[in-house]
Amino acid sequence: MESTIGVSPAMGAVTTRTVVRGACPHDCPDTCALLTTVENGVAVKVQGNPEHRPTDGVLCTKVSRYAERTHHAERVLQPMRRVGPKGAGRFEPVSWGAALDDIAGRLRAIAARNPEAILPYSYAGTMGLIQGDGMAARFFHRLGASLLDRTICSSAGTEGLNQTLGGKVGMKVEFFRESRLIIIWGSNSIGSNLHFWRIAQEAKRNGAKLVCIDPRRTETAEKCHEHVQLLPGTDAALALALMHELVVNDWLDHDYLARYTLGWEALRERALRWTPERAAAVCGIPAEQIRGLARDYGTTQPAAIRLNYGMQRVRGGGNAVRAVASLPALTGAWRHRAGGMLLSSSGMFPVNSAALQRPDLLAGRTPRTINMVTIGNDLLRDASPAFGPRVEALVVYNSNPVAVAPESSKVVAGFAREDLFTVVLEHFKTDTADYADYLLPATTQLEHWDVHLAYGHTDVLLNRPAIAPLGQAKPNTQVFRELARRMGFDEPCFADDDETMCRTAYEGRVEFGELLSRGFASLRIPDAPFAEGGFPTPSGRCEFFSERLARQGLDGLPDHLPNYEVPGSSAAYPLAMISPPARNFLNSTFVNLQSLRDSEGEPLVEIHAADAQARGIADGAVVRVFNDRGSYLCKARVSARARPGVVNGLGVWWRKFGLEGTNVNQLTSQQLTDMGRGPVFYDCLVDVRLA
Ligand SMILES: Nc1nc2c(c(=O)[nH]1)N[C@H]1C(S)=C(S)[C@@H](COP(=O)(O)OP(=O)(O)OC[C@H]3O[C@@H](n4cnc5c(=O)[nH]c(N)nc54)[C@H](O)[C@@H]3O)O[C@H]1N2
Ligand SMILES: Nc1nc2c(c(=O)[nH]1)N[C@H]1C(S)=C(S)[C@@H](COP(=O)(O)OP(=O)(O)OC[C@H]3O[C@@H](n4cnc5c(=O)[nH]c(N)nc54)[C@H](O)[C@@H]3O)O[C@H]1N2
Ligand code: SF4
Ligand SMILES: [Mo]
Repeated sequence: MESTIGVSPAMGAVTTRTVVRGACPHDCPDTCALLTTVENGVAVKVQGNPEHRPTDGVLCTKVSRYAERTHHAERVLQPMRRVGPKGAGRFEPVSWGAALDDIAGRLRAIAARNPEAILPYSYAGTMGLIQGDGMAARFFHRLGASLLDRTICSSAGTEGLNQTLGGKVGMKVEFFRESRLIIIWGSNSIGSNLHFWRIAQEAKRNGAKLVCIDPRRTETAEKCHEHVQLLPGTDAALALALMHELVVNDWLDHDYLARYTLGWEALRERALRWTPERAAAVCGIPAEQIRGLARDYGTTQPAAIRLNYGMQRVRGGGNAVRAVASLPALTGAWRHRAGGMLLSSSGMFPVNSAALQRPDLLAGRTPRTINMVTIGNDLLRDASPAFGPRVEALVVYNSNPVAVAPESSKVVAGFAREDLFTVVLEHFKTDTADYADYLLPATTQLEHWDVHLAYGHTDVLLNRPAIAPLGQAKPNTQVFRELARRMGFDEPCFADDDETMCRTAYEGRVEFGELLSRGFASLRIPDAPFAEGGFPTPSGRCEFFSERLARQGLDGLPDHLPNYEVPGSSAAYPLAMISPPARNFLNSTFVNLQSLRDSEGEPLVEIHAADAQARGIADGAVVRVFNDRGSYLCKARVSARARPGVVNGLGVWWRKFGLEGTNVNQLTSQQLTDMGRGPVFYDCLVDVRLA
């Protein structure tokens, strides 16, 4: 807390007003610095910190409502025990003591047979390093529970970057303002990376050209100079054809290629097989557009690519990221601080993960790993030598799997198992909370300590609690501390308080005093980190060819891998469906805020006029979207945002707000990406008919 202003009683009921520095907890590249105004213990306003350059005093609409979310009438504020059938969301209040005693007892009994029958399930409901997987990781490591492969968002792209650049590294976001050409690739920046968009706008005003590569005509695509509206899952083909053109026109930086890359000859040969005509047929766009884009990219310096995860949620997602991440090395774009590419900057943060998460508490045990993407299948699996024990207990925090995981019918069937013991730590009665045996009230970002990294800039942020926990809510850390004590885990690390853990996160690497006083601290990173190579790969070069992949028996070079469900390949399901995030929600968070729900409207599928007409579908009609995995009833929006052959099922709505109690994940599949074992949400064929 910093400024406490005594306000005279004459002015009204406000007697104290404080402004507290914090950090936005959400899974968003921007990681904004927050200023929360608190009056008499109530958070009344959350604003962007003007001193923090990336935030620049501006928040997105969603998080401007964070005080409303925190003080929401439907917050879960006391521990609850299920009384109705699973999924009904009927609970009775119970004391913390009774809830934690019973949970610890149940977990102890299961662990006595086999701790791997217990599974944590969490993702980035908060990106905080402490309330995320700090104390929770210590707890589950000490317990010897199954490990969770946290793949649901970015792991294909992560692996693609690892193989090519050596990690989640890239341009410093602030230098995009000096770029002459910006390619926004697989990203709806206005909706999901607002602060980058503001920088791109500055570049545009300075004369830069903006190009957007996206199957959907998003708000962002509309405002760029050019929109390349390719079919989903065809980005690698496009990138290879761009390379083709760079080669045949000799728009190459031969010196950069010779000094700082690996495998150029082999990549060159592969690229020469990808004529613009061949790629155009795969991508569903004109060959001339590919030639034009290649000319722009090959002849403009500095040129920058802002890639986002939207393009890697398909079978070939890892390869596609490898192909795109190779491009800047062909033209030597990395030589300029305003050139190169950025998908994620999170690999540049020197987090003391081992000290926070304490994998040493496994003490030599190597529990099995369960992929969060296939939770639907895995909850339904019996014990077997290959799989291990049946999952008997699930502890969910920072995630809403019933809404966000693919192939919901399986996920729901798994959560509905009578013999599954489910504990959910939450702010609200989400779709997942409805299946809990115990629903435990968690604090929000305004009520707890945390420390953050970012994936869209390079500042560390500290979050101080602005208000006391509401009702009986407890930070995730505190719940795991108290469970640890009941389980008899007496290692000193289970007594660390949250502030101590915040110090541990960057101990010896980032000045904690600076975090305490300013709320943020910038990492010291060179302006053009790869101007002279120095990539964090084994060779130190940009690895077009990856020995590591080749050794695994995989293709050492990036290639186009067609989708599992190739658009146009199925007579039964002629439409490809993507389901990108909604602007007014953050994945499935904020769906229960009336004001944001009103802005978003209702669950809908965008369909092109030609596809709608062929099916007799008028704008606003109720339609059934379906495939072999399931069906989803929603409204149709006949819209130029959809290209022919592709429908857009927006947002991750809570199932309970759907016309039939389902959402778009009723249709998505549990297949995995080529690398990183990630989900393929946007690799999905469907048909649509009038309901
Ligand atoms: N408002 C808002 N902001 C968010 C989120 C949110 O839900 N709402 N989600 C957050 C999360 S979890 C993440 S991971 C980040 C990043 O989130 P992303 O999922 O990358 O989100 P978007 O920036 O919307 O980018 C997705 C874009 O990719 C497009 N797309 C789909 N398939 C393809 C394809 O095959 N190729 C190409 N080129 N494009 C494709 C979609 O149409 C969409 O416009 O954003 C975060 N920010
Ligand atoms: N069809 C389709 N499905 C998708 C996507 C898509 O584009 N299309 N996007 C995917 C992506 S990129 C992602 S990242 C995943 C995201 O999936 P999730 O990580 O599950 O994200 P959310 O839906 O935001 O749910 C997070 C939950 O955590 C809770 N929470 C927040 N802070 C705290 C806290 O401090 N303590 C506790 N206990 N709880 C907290 C919130 O209330 C919220 O209910 O969804 C994926 N699912
Ligand atoms: S969701 Fe993103 S843009 Fe919105 S406040 Fe948080 S970090 Fe900033
Ligand atoms: Mo994500």
